[in-house]
Amino acid sequence: MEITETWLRKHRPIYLRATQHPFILSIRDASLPLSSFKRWLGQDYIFVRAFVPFIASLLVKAWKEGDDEANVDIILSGIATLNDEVSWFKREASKWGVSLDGIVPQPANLVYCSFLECLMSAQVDYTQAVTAFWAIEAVYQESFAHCLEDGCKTRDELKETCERWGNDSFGQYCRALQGIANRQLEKASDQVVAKAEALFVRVLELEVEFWNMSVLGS
Ligand code: HMH
Repeated sequence: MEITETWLRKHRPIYLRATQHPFILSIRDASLPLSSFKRWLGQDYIFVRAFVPFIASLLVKAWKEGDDEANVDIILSGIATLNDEVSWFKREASKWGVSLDGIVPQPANLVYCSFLECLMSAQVDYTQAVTAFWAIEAVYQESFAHCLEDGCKTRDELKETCERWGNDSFGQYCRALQGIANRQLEKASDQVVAKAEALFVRVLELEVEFWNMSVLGS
């Protein structure tokens, strides 16, 4: 079995807390207050801006590692997606009357953004960084894909958001990242694998905190 698959089984409870969070469940049953959605939108914009330099650093690590061109291209496509995402956030925010200028990052967001900054350091190798990247993208993919399942009551105004991360091609992209992570982990030392596993779990915790913040506004 692939390494990331063993982790998904071993850490299933926290994985489910991240991907089936009350924030997501309340999109599914249309009970999410729109104020919570708007809060998430503003906070996630700040997160995405911090995500840009992280992915850029990951691309550099992939290149230095001499990873296959095909893998570098997958990360490059992630950068292109993020570029679209930044524009989308701006459009979406103006649609909802959310001003992106004056947003104060909340504590959970600051903690997550400083985690991203740590991942950029040279101490974190390509294997660890790409594993964390996969986990960050996969949580959003799985979470928002849930909101598009048959029988969900997801409001029309929120469907575009859910499709952004929940669509099949984003799913394929996440599986491609998972493949890169698995191939790197296969040839890594036990020590690096252990560090990557700890990062995986940390991402899940940070995602739970991020959703909590969006629901509760803490
Ligand atoms: C908090 N996690 C968070 N925001 C995002 N936009 C993603 C993951 C995926 O891009």
